[in-house]
Amino acid sequence: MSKLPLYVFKISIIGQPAVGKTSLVKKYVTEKFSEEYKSTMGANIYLKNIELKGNRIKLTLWDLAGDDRWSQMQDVYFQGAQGALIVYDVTRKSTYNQIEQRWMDELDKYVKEPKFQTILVANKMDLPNKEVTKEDGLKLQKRINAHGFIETSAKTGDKVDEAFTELAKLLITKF
Ligand code: G3D
Ligand code: MG
Repeated sequence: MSKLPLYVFKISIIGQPAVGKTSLVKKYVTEKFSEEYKSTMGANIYLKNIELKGNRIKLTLWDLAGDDRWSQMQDVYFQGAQGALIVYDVTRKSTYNQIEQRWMDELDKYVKEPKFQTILVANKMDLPNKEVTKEDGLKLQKRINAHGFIETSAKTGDKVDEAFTELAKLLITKF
């Protein structure tokens, strides 16, 4: 048994349908559990144990199973969460716009944790037909006060670990 301190964090993955939320989580995790949540709550929960700066960290990653149940489960989805990855698809500007038009309101409404940490994730960087630039991403990060910004590809795996690790690092310094 390791004597290192153990942190347990809940991270919610948010963003429009098909931006790559599930792909990002699946690329990152080692183990999935609570399959039954899918039917009851509209979320899949994934688990990842990591070691960071001498700390053992258990991340529970909440991924929306579908958009249809969302209006019934916002409370549960954010309840007890310390952080979120806010994801858009660089090939669809509408998914970028929806972060301010939709997702920030959801966070304002349902997140009770004052130290809540967020990372803005620009996904599908491997694709050539981009509608959103890095500069757009950095501007949005500023406007929404996200604590980090990262460009990923869930397809190639580029920067996927870094997105989760960056959030985990923020969480151990804040909680
Ligand atoms: P969601 O969970 O946000 O709804 P998914 O999104 O993870 O289900 O991904 C939606 C589609 O985008 C999937 O395509 C998936 O393979 C693709 N995708 C996700 N991330 C990336 C990426 O970084 N690059 C590329 N090129 N594609 C990505 P399908 O065709 O399986 O529906
Ligand atoms: Mg999904």
